[in-house]
Amino acid sequence: MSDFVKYSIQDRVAVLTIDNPPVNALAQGVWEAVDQAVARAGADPEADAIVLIGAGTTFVAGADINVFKTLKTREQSLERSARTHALLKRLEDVGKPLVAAIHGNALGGGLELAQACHYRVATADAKVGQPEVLLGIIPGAGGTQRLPRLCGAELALQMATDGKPVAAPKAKAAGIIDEIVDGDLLKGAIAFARSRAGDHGIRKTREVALDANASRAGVEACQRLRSSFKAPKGVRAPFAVIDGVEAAMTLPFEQGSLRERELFADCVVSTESKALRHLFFAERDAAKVPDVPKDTPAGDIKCAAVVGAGTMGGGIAMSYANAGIPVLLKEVDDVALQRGLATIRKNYESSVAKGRLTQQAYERTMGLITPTTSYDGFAGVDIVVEAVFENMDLKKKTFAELGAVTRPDCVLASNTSTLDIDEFAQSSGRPGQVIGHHFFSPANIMKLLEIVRGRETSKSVVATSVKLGKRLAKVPVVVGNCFGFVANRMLAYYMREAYLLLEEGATVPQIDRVLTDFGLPVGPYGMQDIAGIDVGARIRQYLASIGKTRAEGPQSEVPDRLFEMGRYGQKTGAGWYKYEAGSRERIPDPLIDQLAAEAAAKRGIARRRIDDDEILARITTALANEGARVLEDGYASRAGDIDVIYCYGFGFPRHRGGPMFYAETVGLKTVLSRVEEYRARFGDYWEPAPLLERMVAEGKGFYDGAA
Ligand code: T1G
Repeated sequence: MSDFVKYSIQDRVAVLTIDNPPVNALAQGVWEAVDQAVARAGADPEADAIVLIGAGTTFVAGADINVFKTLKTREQSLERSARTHALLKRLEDVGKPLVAAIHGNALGGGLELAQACHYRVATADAKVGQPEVLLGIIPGAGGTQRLPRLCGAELALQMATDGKPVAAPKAKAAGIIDEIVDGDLLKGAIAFARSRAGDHGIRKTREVALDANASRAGVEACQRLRSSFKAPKGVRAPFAVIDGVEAAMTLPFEQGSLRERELFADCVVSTESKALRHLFFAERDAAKVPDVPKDTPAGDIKCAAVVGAGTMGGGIAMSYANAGIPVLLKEVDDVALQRGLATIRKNYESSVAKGRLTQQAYERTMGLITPTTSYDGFAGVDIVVEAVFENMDLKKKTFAELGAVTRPDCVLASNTSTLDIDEFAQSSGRPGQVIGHHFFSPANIMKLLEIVRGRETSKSVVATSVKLGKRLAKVPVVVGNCFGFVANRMLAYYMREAYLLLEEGATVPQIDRVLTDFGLPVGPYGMQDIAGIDVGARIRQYLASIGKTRAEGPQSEVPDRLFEMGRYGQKTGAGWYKYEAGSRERIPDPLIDQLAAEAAAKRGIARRRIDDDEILARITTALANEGARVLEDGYASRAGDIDVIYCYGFGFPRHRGGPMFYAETVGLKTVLSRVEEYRARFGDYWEPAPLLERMVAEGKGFYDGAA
């Protein structure tokens, strides 16, 4: 008997415990071990019934995602799924009641395994789900056929197209779970299994017949969802789910299962799935900092303080309060403080109004935010996040004050998005405690936390920050301290190309459409109108004052002309687009084309018609080339970190895997030849990153451990 499944007999019930830490993933050998154990129990005269349970904190979190890398062709996938389907039928055909006992998570193949059992019992806090679509695949172990037979097409469609887990009580109400067990799960499951022992205890999900009304309603639900489901261009998996469930409504189980296998095979070899699986692991790897060992002491943050109650400071304070951490919110005076508090209240009240937050929860969370205009109480906090105006002198003054009013072991974090951490860290008198915590706007919503490590930041402060990032429900990524860190450093090249393409003849709506068609939620110009054209202009002014620019190459004058005109974007009713009062609808403005033509004339540029492909190629190539430079300079540990930053920070389409992964799908050879082509056409500022040249020369990629 394999170690993956422990076998015991308790009260004439065979207890099969799946044990593959940390999440009992159905890796190679685990499926087979379950198969053998169930067969053994079926033949065991000592057992009248069988319970399948997970060791540790969870039932089964699905198939082992690593396995899919081995499926290079549809045929390989079809062969593998056929084996899994046959295995699940064998489980279903064991001649004794088979009960799945669920705690923690039953996700993907884990829930499908449970669906092939005759009964499912669970603890009240357990969760069940079909998250495969988040990996660009579909339930491939019978879930599109068995789940609708248990809970109907509507819920099955919802679960398998949004990928969100469902709590056990709701799953019970829907017919997925048969009983909620209070107290000891195993004891309850054994009692349940014994109560089903005997002839009439077997209930095969695949034999649940759907009556004509249910099938018709199911087909209509599929058609409705197919026509209404919103997904970025190039995303296929949710629609494959709908096709699979529709097959369950219209075909006998065997044919429906074959249809599922075919749909799964199409998905698993797709770039969409490879990209999403890459991000699954990249997100988890991003929290592992190469030179900060797992056992590095990480402080526990019990209370915090935020300095500055502006848009970012207010959102950061909300993130702490939402995580249940009491937070002081300091402003220079009461007027500014009340303004900040009013914005926070407005945000919470809109969540209450949308039913996303109860009034009680709002009051409780708001109660965790203590407004102040002094440093009283700062001596007792574990971390301070500074979110004052982006000005070096002000940062230095603030960190000097913080160094004086906080405990020596207090973490001193800055939300700066561009300024040199090392420069103002000195002012605190303890640069080892200083670190960048770069939140993205709106800070209470955006999941990315760019953690910027200074020259003297201690490993323990890095470890504390990563742990805290997860606690704030953020995706923490640790980067080095260069100008713009990773996110904004690369963004400068993205924007440079957007500006130059405009001067050369493309239009603002065209450029934005190309990027939104590619899958971004908003294009570069729409994004700037949200973030504020003034923010970028002030950074350019600061850089000019220290003799720097954000990106090599020609600097377009158009954004600065808009700034001089007071056109900051949505907040001033006009920016790259015009906006009607109270509306966020983007209205193209011919003035922009006029400004672009004037700028082009000044630079002696002959304007031309630019096609969509060139726009996408230049912008994504600029990102990848600068990303390669960031890796080479050591400001990011892995290409995957950059992908996570762009997907969570700027909404880079996840089904493209991030800018570095996308470059790999385009082909690094093609990316390099594009850089060289642009260099010849536009100038030496298009210099290929040495790492990119080396990768191409050596036939390597960003992910094979080379970078
Ligand atoms: N396969 C391989 N490794 C997995 C895994 C999986 N399914 N799930 C988790 N891990 C690893 C993860 O990489 C990390 O490793 C460690 O476990 C802890 O995870 C046939 C085709 C269960 C909610 O999509 O959502 O079934 O970084 O850090 O925050 O139809 O893990 O420590 O080395 O995320 O407590 C469907 C994926 C698969 C669920 C726990 N299942 N997992 O979250 O821990 S496809 C999923 C999760 C499938 C069938 C199809 C979460 C979790 P390391 P963690 P966590």
